[in-house]
Amino acid sequence: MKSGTVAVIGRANAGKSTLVNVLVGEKVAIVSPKPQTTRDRILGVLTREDYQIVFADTPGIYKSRNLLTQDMMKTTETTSRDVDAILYVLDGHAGVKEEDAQLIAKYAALGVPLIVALTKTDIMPAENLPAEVKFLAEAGVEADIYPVSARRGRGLKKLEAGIAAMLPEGDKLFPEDIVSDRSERFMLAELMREKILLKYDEEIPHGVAVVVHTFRRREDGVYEVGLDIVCEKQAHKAILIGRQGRALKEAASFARKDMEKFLEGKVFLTTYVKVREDWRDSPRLIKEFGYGEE
Ligand SMILES: Nc1nc2c(ncn2[C@@H]2O[C@H](COP(=O)(O)OP(=O)(O)O)[C@@H](O)[C@H]2O)c(=O)[nH]1
Ligand SMILES: [Mg+2]
Repeated sequence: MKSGTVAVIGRANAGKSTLVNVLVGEKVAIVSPKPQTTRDRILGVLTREDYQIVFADTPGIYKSRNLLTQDMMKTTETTSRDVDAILYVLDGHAGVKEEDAQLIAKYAALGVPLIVALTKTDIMPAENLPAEVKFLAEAGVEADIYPVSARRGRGLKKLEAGIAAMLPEGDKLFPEDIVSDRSERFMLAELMREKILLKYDEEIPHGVAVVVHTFRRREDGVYEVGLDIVCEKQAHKAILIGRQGRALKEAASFARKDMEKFLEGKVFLTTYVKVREDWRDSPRLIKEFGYGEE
C-alpha cells in the first residue's frame, strides 16, 4: 500500500479545487471564477485498493494585500513544506509564463517529488499544448507534465497514476469512507460563500465571511441552518441584500439547493447580514470566523 499527502499548489484560479474535487469524486472544496475562493487548507481523500492519496488543496499563490490573504499565502507555504509530494497546477487556458517556471523551480527545490498538471485543456487550442510543454522544458522544468481537463474528465487516470507513483509505502492515513477532513458546518458555510462569489462583483465576496450559528436536525428530519454573512461595510450590506432582499434571497436559494444535496435532506435556511469593519485585518475576527492558520 502506498499512501501520503500531496500539496496542491498553483496560482489563484488555476483550477486546483476543481481538480481535487474530480479526483476525489466528491465536492470537498468550493469553486468559482474569482480568485480568493479557497481560504483554508482542505484535505480531500482518494482511496483505492493499493493506494490512498490525501490531497491538501491550498488557497494558492498570492500577492498579499491584507492579513487574510497573508494568512492564506502562509497556509500554502506551510502546507507545501509538510507533504510527501507536490502537484503543481497550471492553467493551460491562461497560458504558461516565465513566472510559472520560477514558481515550479521554487517548490521543486523543497525536496519532495513534484509533478505538473496543465489543466483546462478543454478551453485551450490543442496546437498550443506542445509549445507550452516545450516552453517549460526550456525554462528548466524537469517535472513530468500531465495535460488534463477537470471539466471534461480528460487525462485524470494518467495523472492519478502519476501521483500514486510518487507516494511512499505506508498505511492509510484516513478510513476509506472519509473524503474530507472538514466538518459539515464548514461545508455549509462554504456553499453559501460559493454562491456569493458567483453572484456579486469581486469586492463584495472577498470581504465576506460566512459563519454557521445554527445547525440542527428537527424531529421531522428537516435541517435548520442559520448563517451569519459578515461583510466589511454598510454599503456592501445593502448590495448583498439587494432591493427588497431579492439578491440575497436568490443566492441563498442556490446555496440551499446545494446544501440539500450535500446533507441528503430538506434544509430550512436563514441568513442574517452583519457588518464588521475591516475584519480581514483583525487576527481575532479572522480566527473567530474560522479562517487562516490553525
Ligand atoms: N473550462 C474549464 N474550466 C475549469 C477547469 N478547471 C477549473 N475551471 C474553472 O476555473 C475557475 C477556477 O477554478 P478553481 O478550481 O476555483 O481554481 P483554484 O483557485 O485554483 O482553486 C472556475 O471558474 C472553474 O470552473 C477545466 O478543466 N476546464
Ligand atoms: Mg481553490
